[in-house]
Amino acid sequence: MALCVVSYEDRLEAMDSLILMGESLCRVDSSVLLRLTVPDAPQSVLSWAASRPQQVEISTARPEGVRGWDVKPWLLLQELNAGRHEAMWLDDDIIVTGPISSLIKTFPPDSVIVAQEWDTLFAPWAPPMSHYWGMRSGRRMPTINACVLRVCQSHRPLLERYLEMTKDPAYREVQARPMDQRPRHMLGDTPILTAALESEQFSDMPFDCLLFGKHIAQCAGSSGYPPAHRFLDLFRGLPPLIHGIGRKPWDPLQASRPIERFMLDFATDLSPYVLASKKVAKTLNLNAEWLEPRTVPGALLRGLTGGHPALAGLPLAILHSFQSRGDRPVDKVKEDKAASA
Ligand SMILES: [Mn+2]
Repeated sequence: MALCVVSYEDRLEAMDSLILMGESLCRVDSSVLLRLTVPDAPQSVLSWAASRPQQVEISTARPEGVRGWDVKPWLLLQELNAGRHEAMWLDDDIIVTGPISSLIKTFPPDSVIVAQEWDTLFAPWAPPMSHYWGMRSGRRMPTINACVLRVCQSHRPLLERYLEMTKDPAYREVQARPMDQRPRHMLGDTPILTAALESEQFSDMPFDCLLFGKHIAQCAGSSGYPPAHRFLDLFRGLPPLIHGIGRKPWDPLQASRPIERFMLDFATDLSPYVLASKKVAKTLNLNAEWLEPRTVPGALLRGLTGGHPALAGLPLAILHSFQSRGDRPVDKVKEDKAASA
């Protein structure tokens, strides 16, 4: 049976990324059914979905009582309520380069599957979070990223609790604030899921992580896809999932100093997520400004490497790894984490 993958988008500026995720997924994995919920779907999204009638279903219905990323447990419950054995959420700022249905089959069938977070090498364990929600802690959780979330029928109580937490008035109030003003346990929906899985109630529920590096490149600026992984991937191929976390390449830059602006533009030019997106876009004749180089050195490195998602940014990743070695200010980690979604 096809693996049902769900995703959602309600930001007009992110519609190209939704198309690119869907196209990349369908192209490498014929064993998935992609069910998209896009309340304000523009014609471009509707036309693309219509071009993949065997694999893509699109709904423009607006989910009731949930917004933004909080739609995740709601959509997954819908699929389980409809009788599906399993369902999987996928963020739409991801490019898929390998069949994920077969990758998922390598994990135990009754495990919740999420992804390791980009800073898992520096901070393998998440701070305790369940007590913030009045729940007793039952186990220690690693740092995870809920950009991928595979669940099955036995996980319904977890999803119901997760959904209930997204409706908590205090959480909703915090979500209206800018990222840098949110407490860590309420940065977004990943800490909620972490708190629920950590709690005594769900501490027996098995979970597994897609591995940082082997299964997923977590592209947070120049970190999140370290030089060693990039080298290895030249031989073993790109990881099946390339996730563009942090600042989105289609969002306007906030930097005020010219050098800061240049460095951010340069890093964006070489972002594995942007480069992988560009390759998919080319086959669709999809033109978007955010895929184009913004700096001369960025354009040069793209040209020299054929725009290879791992290789083009390798020099910058090496520089970054030396620069950040042994010097990771807590605030920076918090700030980068805040930008992850
Ligand atoms: Mn994401």
